[in-house]
Amino acid sequence: MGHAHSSSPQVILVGLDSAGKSTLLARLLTGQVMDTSPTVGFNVGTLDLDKKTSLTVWDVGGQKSMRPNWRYYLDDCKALVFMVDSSDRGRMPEAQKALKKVLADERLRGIPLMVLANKKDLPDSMTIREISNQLDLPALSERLWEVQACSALRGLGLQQAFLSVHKLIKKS
Ligand code: G3D
Repeated sequence: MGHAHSSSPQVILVGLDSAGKSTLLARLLTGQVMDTSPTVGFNVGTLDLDKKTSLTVWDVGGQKSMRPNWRYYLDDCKALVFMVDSSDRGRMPEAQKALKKVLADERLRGIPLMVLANKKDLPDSMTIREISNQLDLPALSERLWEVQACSALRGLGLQQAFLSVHKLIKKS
């Protein structure tokens, strides 16, 4: 895996471990869900979302939040997708901190944010409003943002989410 080709607009997908990023990537790659595990999963990966857009993925939070190769991707980043496990209330403060840290990067100034509220298929998952508040999204200024519920496992809400990402890119 090399770094991003400079002419392709980047969509960057980040989130805490176990948010569901590998599951999403596997679904995008094959149209169906494959088994994922932390070791064989796509800890970092890049794929072409369509002819014009590529998607780069990595874990944030904990020790992994300062990967030296980030800068290659951040330079061309047109939208940030942040994935959360909407059934895991306990890790929302950690997710909020990780998101804040990513958004603090100068190179991401003003770029739109799509929050994927994943695992909506699970009972008692958080509402979009709850997730917005937990992530402190209403406090964001000078940045378009949106929250989309989805299930990477079941393939629900994903098409809508990436359509919205394209719209946000156009608007910004
Ligand atoms: P990560 O790549 O962000 O670390 P993974 O996360 O894709 O490895 O997913 C972590 C776990 O959450 C996996 O379960 C995966 O199957 C599950 N998961 C991902 N998306 C969904 C979803 O939409 N709904 C539900 N119910 N589960 C999901 P395991 O058991 O393999 O750890």
